[in-house]
Amino acid sequence: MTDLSTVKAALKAQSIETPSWAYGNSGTRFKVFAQAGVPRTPQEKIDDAARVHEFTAAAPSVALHIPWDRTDDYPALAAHAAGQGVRLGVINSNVFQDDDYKLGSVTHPDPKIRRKATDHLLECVDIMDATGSRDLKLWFSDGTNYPGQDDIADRQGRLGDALAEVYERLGDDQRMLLEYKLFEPAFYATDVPDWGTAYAHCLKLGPKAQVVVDTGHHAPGTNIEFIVATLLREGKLGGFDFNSRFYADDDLMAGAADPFQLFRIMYEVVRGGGLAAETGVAFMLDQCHNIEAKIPAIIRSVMNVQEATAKALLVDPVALRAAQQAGEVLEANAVLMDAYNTDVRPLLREVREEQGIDPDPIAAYKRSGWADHIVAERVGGTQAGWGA
Ligand code: PSV
Ligand code: MN
Ligand code: MN
Repeated sequence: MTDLSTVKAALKAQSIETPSWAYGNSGTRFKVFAQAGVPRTPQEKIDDAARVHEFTAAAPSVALHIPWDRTDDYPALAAHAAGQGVRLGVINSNVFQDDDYKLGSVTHPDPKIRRKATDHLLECVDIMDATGSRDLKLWFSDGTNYPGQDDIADRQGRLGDALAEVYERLGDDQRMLLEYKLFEPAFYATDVPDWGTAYAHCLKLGPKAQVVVDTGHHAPGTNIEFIVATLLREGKLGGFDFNSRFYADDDLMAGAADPFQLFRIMYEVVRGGGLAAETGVAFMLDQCHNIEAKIPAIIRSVMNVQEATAKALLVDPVALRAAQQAGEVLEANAVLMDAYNTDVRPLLREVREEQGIDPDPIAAYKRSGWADHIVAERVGGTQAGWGA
């Protein structure tokens, strides 16, 4: 039997970081549907992130994206966040939006372009020093569209050189999280397409380099929880970018498309001890909201991650191990399914009451009047950065 007080304690300790870019307008390749009241500045994105934390008590940090959140005073931005009851989290670099990066950034055949890209990554570490952020998240759009376009192996070498230079610049308590993605915008050979490539680079770099698993970045049918279990065993799971996908990198709300997959992932996290702060596994959201209201959608994602975590914590490890050892295939599967099929919403309501917040975060947000406030106050919201 699982001890409910331990489950509750683990749920109260879990933090889910929200991304600044999820609060701004974003769209598809075809259209951005602008919403009234979206943030115009990094400060306003932080204010919205603070509302998510206020109503969930589970989202105490917000990830920044440079240059979308560039400012000339990062300590002031950190102070603004603290004033709102949140802190600045991971710094996301951006070496994919300049014309210079048409053929790649750190893997570009031209050393001048590689220098520019690496300098941006180094600047992001300077920003981490100023914000007090622990992690630098690296996602590279680098790749090629056609066989023969560039030398695949040489590009790996260029990538390795840039990563090594940035790794050397990291402080003792700082980390780099290398994110992989199967395809898009490169359609033939992406330079960091999978966890194996990311893992190989991180292993070579050292303990401060870790792999980040974005749940939308795999081929359909990939067993993501297997990747999670493996990285965790190897001490190389830096964290997650949670989102849902039906087809490719859809960036929908976490837990919306396949809550069972999210549960299976969280089960491997729990099983591998990844909820413990010492492991450094960062739980982040990476999503874009094109048609739905942003703040309640982000609250929903936080709640979905919490529900998957609660179910994972309810798996009875003793019963599971006994069934596995006895070769009881159906029993073992039933132990997992019993936990998955448990309605954990009452438990999470209790957890929230014990934390002194409303048991229904979305209803509390709606009652708060924040949505009307931002529509009245903020005129001329900006795009998140995608397509900007
Ligand atoms: C692009 O696919 C992406 O969604 C990556 O997942 C990054 O984490 C995110 O953008 C922010 O750069
Ligand atoms: Mn991501
Ligand atoms: Mn993505």
